[in-house]
Amino acid sequence: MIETEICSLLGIKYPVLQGGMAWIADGKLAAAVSNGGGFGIIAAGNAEPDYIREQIHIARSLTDKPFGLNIMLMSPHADAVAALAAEEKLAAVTTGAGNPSKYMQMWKDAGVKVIPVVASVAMAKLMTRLGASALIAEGGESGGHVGELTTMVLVPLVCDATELPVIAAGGIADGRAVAASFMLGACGVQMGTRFLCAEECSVHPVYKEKILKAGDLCTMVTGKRLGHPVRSLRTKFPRAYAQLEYSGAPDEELDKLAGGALRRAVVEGDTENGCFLSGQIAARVDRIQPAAEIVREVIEEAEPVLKGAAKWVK
Ligand code: TUI
Repeated sequence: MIETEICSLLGIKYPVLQGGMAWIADGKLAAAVSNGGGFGIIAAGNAEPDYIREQIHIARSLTDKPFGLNIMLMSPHADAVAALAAEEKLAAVTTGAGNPSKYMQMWKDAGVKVIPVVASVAMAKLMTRLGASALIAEGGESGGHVGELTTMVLVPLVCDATELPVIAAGGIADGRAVAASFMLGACGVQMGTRFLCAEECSVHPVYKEKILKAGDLCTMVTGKRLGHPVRSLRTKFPRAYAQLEYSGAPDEELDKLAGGALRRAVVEGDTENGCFLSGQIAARVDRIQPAAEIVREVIEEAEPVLKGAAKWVK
């Protein structure tokens, strides 16, 4: 049994959060994770508020356990989705890809716990000062929009910069990585890539197949030149994008190429023009299984690893 501050903070059995994967993490997946004792999260991505509201209601119809909403701060709908989270009085919001300062008071007034993803010590300190309930320290091993630092470096730095509970993310898909996260000072984990292969995850079967087959060098980062680096599987699309990026193509051409690429991967399984966001840890994801089993398995695996760590101390 592993029980931490994150369990009492969020009212969950296991300190495992499901990452807010744009286009992927819907009400059905979030409810399955929450029903399994973890913390399910609906991803707002770039979606319209009406779609998000619908997903919140779907999740509520499937679980009576708490779940959250991830707000992607670069979305053109971020303001409206932020207001929706307060209106719906969600248990918690997580934020990504930016600075959520301007929404924090509104969420706190509505009783919504705020758990921002931070990719730097400065952001960790700012979010602590503004009243976040916990922080997610996400290393650049993760899929999607990535920061500069690795999980191994970022998590201890963030833990030392805050009194808040810290959740580790990026490169975590099994019990060993959960145990390692605790060793780094975290008291919870967030996983995205592993939940892509949950039975209840509705991505196209081709997407799941690609994650299952991925090896150690199967991801790459594109988009650094435009200032939003993104990690995805090394398929035709990101390779072509990288070539254009380094050959000096205009920003507008790159933006045009990227538009819709994630949707093409998630909805159509389009291996030619889709962008399959994935963390490096896809190399260790090799089974499709129920979300609840994933949550329980990683914690059950972590227990003997943590207990066994004492063997090194003489
Ligand atoms: O947000 C993510 N991952 C994402 S967002 C996303 S949406 C998308 N992206 C590309 C194509 C299609 C859809 C996909 N993946 N992770 C959380 C995260 N946040 N990682 C890094 C950060 C971050 C970076 C800078 C957080 C704060 C920050 O602050 C900058 C500032 O404003 O000072």
